Amino acid sequence: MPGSAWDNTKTNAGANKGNFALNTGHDGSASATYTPNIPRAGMYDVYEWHHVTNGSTAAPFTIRHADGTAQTTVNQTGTTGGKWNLVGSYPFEAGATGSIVITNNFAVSTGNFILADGIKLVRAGDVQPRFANGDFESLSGDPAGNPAAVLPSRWQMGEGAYGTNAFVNAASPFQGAYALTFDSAGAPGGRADMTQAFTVLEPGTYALSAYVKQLDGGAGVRPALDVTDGNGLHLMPSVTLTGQYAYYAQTVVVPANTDIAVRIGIRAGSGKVSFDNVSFSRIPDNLTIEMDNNDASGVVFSDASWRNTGVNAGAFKGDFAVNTTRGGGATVTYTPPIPAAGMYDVYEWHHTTAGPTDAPFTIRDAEGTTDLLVDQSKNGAKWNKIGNFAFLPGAAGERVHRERSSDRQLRAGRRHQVRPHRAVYAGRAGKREAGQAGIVRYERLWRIARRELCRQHEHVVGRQRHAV
Ligand SMILES: [Ca+2]
Ligand SMILES: [Ca+2]
Ligand SMILES: [Ca+2]
Repeated sequence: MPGSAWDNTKTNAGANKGNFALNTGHDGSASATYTPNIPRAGMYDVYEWHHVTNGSTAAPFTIRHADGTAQTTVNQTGTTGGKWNLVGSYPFEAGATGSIVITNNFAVSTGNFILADGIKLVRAGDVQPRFANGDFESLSGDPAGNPAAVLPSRWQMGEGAYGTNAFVNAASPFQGAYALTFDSAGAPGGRADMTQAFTVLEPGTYALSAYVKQLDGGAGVRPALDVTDGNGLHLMPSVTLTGQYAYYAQTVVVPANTDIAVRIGIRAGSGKVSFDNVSFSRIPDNLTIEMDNNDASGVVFSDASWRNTGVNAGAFKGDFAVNTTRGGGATVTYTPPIPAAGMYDVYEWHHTTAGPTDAPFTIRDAEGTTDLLVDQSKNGAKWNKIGNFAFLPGAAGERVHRERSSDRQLRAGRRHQVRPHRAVYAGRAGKREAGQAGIVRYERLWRIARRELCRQHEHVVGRQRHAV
């Protein structure tokens, strides 16, 4: 609290903790600095408290935060006295690197004094990385003119001459007015790319994603959707693009306070590739989605042969659906609302009962369709993990509970259910016992943190995989 003008001996019953400091100068010579020790990086709401009084209507506040410095003013009169007043929301790094400063350079016309009393910070959420303009709607130059004159803001040119390698494309955006199209034909090294560098303040798992399509060139054209961090360069595994926009993503574990660069473009091959809706965002922790047979949405029974009236203390939420027909035509489908791309553990729940030993489930995820059997005659009244699958954002999962009279009939039924980017969880009535439509829980698995989600062909033992 430098300067001589502060009087920090004042008291008032309405002040925070009964006391406050007052400054009547207008010369900017004195300031009060609050340096919070931030326990965890994040977005913080900053609040100010003063008692009911007639202070300046525009007390100058300076907030030094993770992104820079913000100047604002606070009305320190009676109308805002005796309560916490939101000054603003700012990103803060962990530790004592940020501050809130009240300075006595307030205008005479705004009042005779300013107050330094209570300051409160409340964590409001995660800090999103300062990645910008992934939709390419923010431009300098005239996109209708010479493409070489147009720069998407925040992006840095990669190898080769800009204008021949990348141009703003107003003809075929995925969303908005523009996409960014790379042309690797004749480019130095056959590559065309752009990068964006920024700082990630908060540790966690992040997804770099984009909608990408190929406009020209053969099957050998390979897109780049890569991340460089403190651990090196993480290339997206090779994918084969199509002429339609499709979602691609890779996840990266980021330690705190790390400089990141993302790269998009063409890594190999001669052709044209368009990118839009590029995003780099944090995937929330501890993500669990639970779905139940009696949910109002996301659960669909194929027909009336399901009796969704079962009650049992060991059933999830006390109720369950059962099917005793075996023709293979009855299904129940769970479609989970996936908030972020990633690998998810999938669990099912049934109560303790003499259920079928071979209730068939089908998981339809970003990579295709997996069939497996669940023994519903044991492991009752608890979550049973049935696999780990890649899901994309949105309503990306389905479960179908299918009855059948033969294996052949079941397989025929599966083929008709394959849809890209969907997850199917299928069961059927068992040979001896009725199958249960219990519930499915989807839970993120963080150990598998870095992988490209649209193609992976590892595993599966004892399961059938079908390509999308
Ligand atoms: Ca106080
Ligand atoms: Ca766009
Ligand atoms: Ca239930």
